[in-house]
Amino acid sequence: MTDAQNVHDSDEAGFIPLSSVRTLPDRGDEEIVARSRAFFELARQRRTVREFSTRAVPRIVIENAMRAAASAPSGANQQPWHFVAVEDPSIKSRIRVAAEAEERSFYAERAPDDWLAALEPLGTDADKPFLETAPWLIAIFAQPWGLDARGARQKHYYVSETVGIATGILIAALHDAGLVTLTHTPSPMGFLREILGRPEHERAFLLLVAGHPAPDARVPDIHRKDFAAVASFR
Ligand code: IYR
Repeated sequence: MTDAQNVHDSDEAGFIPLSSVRTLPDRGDEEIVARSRAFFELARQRRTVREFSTRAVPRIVIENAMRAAASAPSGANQQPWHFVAVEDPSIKSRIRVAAEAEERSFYAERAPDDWLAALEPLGTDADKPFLETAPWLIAIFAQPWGLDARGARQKHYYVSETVGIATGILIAALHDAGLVTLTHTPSPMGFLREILGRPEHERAFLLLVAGHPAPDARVPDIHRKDFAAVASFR
């Protein structure tokens, strides 16, 4: 028993006081407003970066971010995810070779013209040097089903929503720590399961590249939609 919540006694219904696991103070509206603004100011400065520095990032930073991601809400609390953090240059190199092979066939053959047109402002192509330059790659796997205590197959619910939420927390945690990330989705991603030796019931969900930006990193001159177009109050 290592989790804080496990040291508290459950009542007969299996419930414990929220205050035994959430020790944050009550806050007045003024502080809540200020904190919401501060988080927005942080979030708005996040940009997807494709030019990484080779500067190392301590392993504990990646571990803490993965722990934060693994605290995400999940369908039926099934936590249908597995995160593999890769720093080994030989594994990163194998991932790059496999990803670039998929991307070459995507850009040259498989991608329809309208998809290529949508990607044009981002300036992406089949070359993925960041898969070796960046100090960390985090492969995120989703588990459409798992094994219960008796070894029987247990279907997992809302897997994409759940793993998407966890990935969002992972990205926010790394951004908050001062790193930049790239959400990379080579398609198909089957090679990740093989290279990383993950079991058959897992499917690669996303490959997150994490590190410091290159000193002269540039990003595409693209803009977020107006707030009124993406949100409304009723
Ligand atoms: N997976 C390709 C293509 C690509 C697709 C989308 I949607 C992007 O937002 C960016 C790239 C690649 O990584 O280049």
